[in-house]
Amino acid sequence: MTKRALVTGITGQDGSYLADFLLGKGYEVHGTVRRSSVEKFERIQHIRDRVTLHQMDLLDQLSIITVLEEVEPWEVYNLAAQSFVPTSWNQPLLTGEFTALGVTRMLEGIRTVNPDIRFYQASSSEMFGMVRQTPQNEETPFYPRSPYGVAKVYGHFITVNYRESYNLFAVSGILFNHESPRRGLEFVTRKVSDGVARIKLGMAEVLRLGNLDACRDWGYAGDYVDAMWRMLQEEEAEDFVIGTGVMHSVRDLCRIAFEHVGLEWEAYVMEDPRFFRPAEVEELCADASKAEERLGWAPRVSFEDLVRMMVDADIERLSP
Ligand code: NAP
Ligand code: G4F
Repeated sequence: MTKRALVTGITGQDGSYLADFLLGKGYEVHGTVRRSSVEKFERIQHIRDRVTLHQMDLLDQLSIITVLEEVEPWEVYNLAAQSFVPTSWNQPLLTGEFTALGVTRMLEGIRTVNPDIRFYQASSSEMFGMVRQTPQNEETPFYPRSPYGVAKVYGHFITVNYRESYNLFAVSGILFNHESPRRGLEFVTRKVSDGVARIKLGMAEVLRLGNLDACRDWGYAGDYVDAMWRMLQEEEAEDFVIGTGVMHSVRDLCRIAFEHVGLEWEAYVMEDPRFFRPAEVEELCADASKAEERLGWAPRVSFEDLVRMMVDADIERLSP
C-alpha cells in the first residue's frame, strides 16, 4: 500500500530534500504552501508534477484541519517555521506565532482529525543556546539565546506533552545546522558560498560577515532528512539529536570556501557589526550516538565536501 506523507514547509530547504527522499521511497507526497503574490517553488521545481500542493498557513487552524482531512496522511513532517534567527529579534511575536504556537495548531489538528498520524517536529540545536555541556545530547538542558530558540523550546515541549497527554506518535528531531546548495542566501554558509562565487567571477569585491569566531556543527541537509524519516519508522516515539559531532568556526568556513577557488579569505572578508547578534550562540556540537545506535543513522558528507559542493553550485548558477 502506498504511504502518504504531508510535509509542511515543502518549499524550504529541508522540505524539498525530504520530498525528494520520500518520493524515492515510493511515498505519495503532499506539501503545504502559503499564498503569495509570486510563486516561490524554485526548490521543488524538479518534482512539481510529482507532489500535490495544498494552501495552508500555520496561523490558520482551519486550513490545517482542512488539509489533514483532505490528504489523510500517515505521516506529517512539520518543517514550516520562521527559521532565520536574526529575524526573530525583529519579529519576535510573529516568530512565536509560527514557530511555537504553529506546532500546537498542527498537533491539535492531528488530535482532532486522526490521532494515529505519526508526527515529526523540526526542533533545533538553537535550543541549547548557551551550552551547558559539550557535546550536546538528548539529556542536555536547554538555554535558548534568541526568540527563535525560545519558540523552538516551546515547540519541542508541546510535542513531548502531546505525546504524553494523548499518546500521539509525536517525535522531536533536535537537528544541528544543515546546509546545501538550496540553503537560503541569508544563512552564513550560503552567504559565504555565494560571496566566494561572486568574488571569483568578478561580480563583488568584499564579503561582509558578523562573528567569525562562532562555531557550529554543520552537516548536509540531504543526510538529515533521512534521519527525520527513520524517527517515524521506529516502534516507540522518541526524540533524537542529529549532527556530525564535528565543529568548525565561521573563519574555517571562509578559509575552506576561498581556498577552493584559489583565493585567500583574509583579503576579502570584512567583519561588519551590522551582522552581530544581540545575544550569540558561541558554539554547538552534537553527540548523535543515540541516533547512530538506534536509527542506524550517520552523516555521509564531510564539512569540507559540503562547502566545496555549495561553492561549485553557486559558481555554476552565477556563471554567464
Ligand atoms: P526554510 O528553508 O526557512 O523553510 C521554511 C519553510 O516554512 C518554507 O517552506 C516557508 O514557506 C514555510 N513557512 C514559514 N512560515 C510559514 C507559515 N506561517 N505557514 C506555513 N508555512 C510557513 O527552513 P529549513 O532550513 O528548511 O528548516 C526546516 C525546519 O527545520 C524549520 O522549522 C527550521 O526552523 C528547522 N531547523 C532547521 C535547521 C537547519 O539547519 N536548516 C536546523 C534545525 C532546525 P515560504 O517558502 O512561503 O517562505
Ligand atoms: O547560518 P546562521 O544564520 O545559522 P544559525 O543562527 O545557527 O541558525 C540555523 O541553524 C539552527 C540550528 O542550530 C536552525 F535551527 C536555524 O533555523 C538556522 O537554520 O548563523 C550561524 C553562525 C551564527 O553564530 C552567526 O552569528 O554564523 C554567524 N555569522 C557570522 N556572520 C553569521 C554571519 N550568520 C549570518 N546569517 N550572516 C552572517 O553574516
